[in-house]
Amino acid sequence: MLVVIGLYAAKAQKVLPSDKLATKETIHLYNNLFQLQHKGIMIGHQDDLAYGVNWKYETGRSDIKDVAGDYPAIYGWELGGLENNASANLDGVPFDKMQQFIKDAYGRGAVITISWHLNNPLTGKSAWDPAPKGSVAAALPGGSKNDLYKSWLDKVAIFMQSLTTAKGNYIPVIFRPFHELNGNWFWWGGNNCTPEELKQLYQFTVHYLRDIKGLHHLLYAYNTDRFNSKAAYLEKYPGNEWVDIMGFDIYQRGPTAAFAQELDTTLGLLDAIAAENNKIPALTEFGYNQLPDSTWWTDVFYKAIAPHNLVYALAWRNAGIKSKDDIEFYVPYTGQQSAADFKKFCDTKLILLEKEVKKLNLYK
Ligand code: BMA
Repeated sequence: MLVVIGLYAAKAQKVLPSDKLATKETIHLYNNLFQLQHKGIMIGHQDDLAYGVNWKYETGRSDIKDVAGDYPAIYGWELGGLENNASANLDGVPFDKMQQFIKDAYGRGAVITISWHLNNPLTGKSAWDPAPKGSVAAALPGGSKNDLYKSWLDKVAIFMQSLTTAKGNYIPVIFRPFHELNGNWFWWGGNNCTPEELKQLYQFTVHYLRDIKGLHHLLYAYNTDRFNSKAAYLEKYPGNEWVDIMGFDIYQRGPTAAFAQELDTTLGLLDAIAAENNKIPALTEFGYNQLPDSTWWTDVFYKAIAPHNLVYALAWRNAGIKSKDDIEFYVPYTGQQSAADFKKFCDTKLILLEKEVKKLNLYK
């Protein structure tokens, strides 16, 4: 009996986000996501409401809904381009449409996460411009581009503040800046800066948005690419007072057996790291481009994720045909060979789509 009470008490215990002034809705979301561990995994999708394979901006449409009968439980959106006052992001999604999609999804009880492929502040080129080293140092206080970087954060703050509920409260957002930070492809990643520089950039960014701009509806996701040890994962970790969610991104690009094994092993490492730091584990991006395996969802993906603690898995965008030789999609569309299996995957008790999370009342 005592044990039962003890377990119940442990589960009901409130966990708090890193922001001591987080809004009520943000605290509820954080706590509810924390408690979701072992009970459900929310399936998400980048740009889900904006376009899919062979369609763009059709009101109410979603490739996930077309195939599985319901919207994703978590929506990914992307701010790249906002820093340059563009009206649409780097993938062509207009920011005003994005704001409305976010409000609509919140209204239906779903969760929002936002990434930012921001340009290299030193060279003015894209996020994928790692040269020259020193870009991170330039963005830091005392660096030649700190004022520029702060002006970009001001624009991010304005966007985040535009996300309000019908009652005028802010919509909580899981912000995941500097994603895939252990890879060499982004200017903030891998060898392009020292671990100390990245930690400082992360801390400065949170400090500026939270303490200077006064945003208290953000949860911060620390986000590497694939990794193979706790030490590697934590090499650039800015510290528990700056982070709420711990995640990584992974894509299948080779043989299935090796991928399944790697996903399972890496999620196991993440379980342990997140538990030790009292953070929420998540698969912040995943995908198998073009889904050439008709039973991938139940045979491979479900089996790999089901034993773990992650609370959400975000599939990357269904860009569709980008050029003659470049097609990109990570969830099936009607008629795609893995569509029936995806529905079967979504119908399991563990996997959650939007209607199921609405019942969980994540913001209350
Ligand atoms: C990449 C691809 C690109 C896209 C970028 C930022 O993985 O999907 O087409 O521009 O993400 O969203």
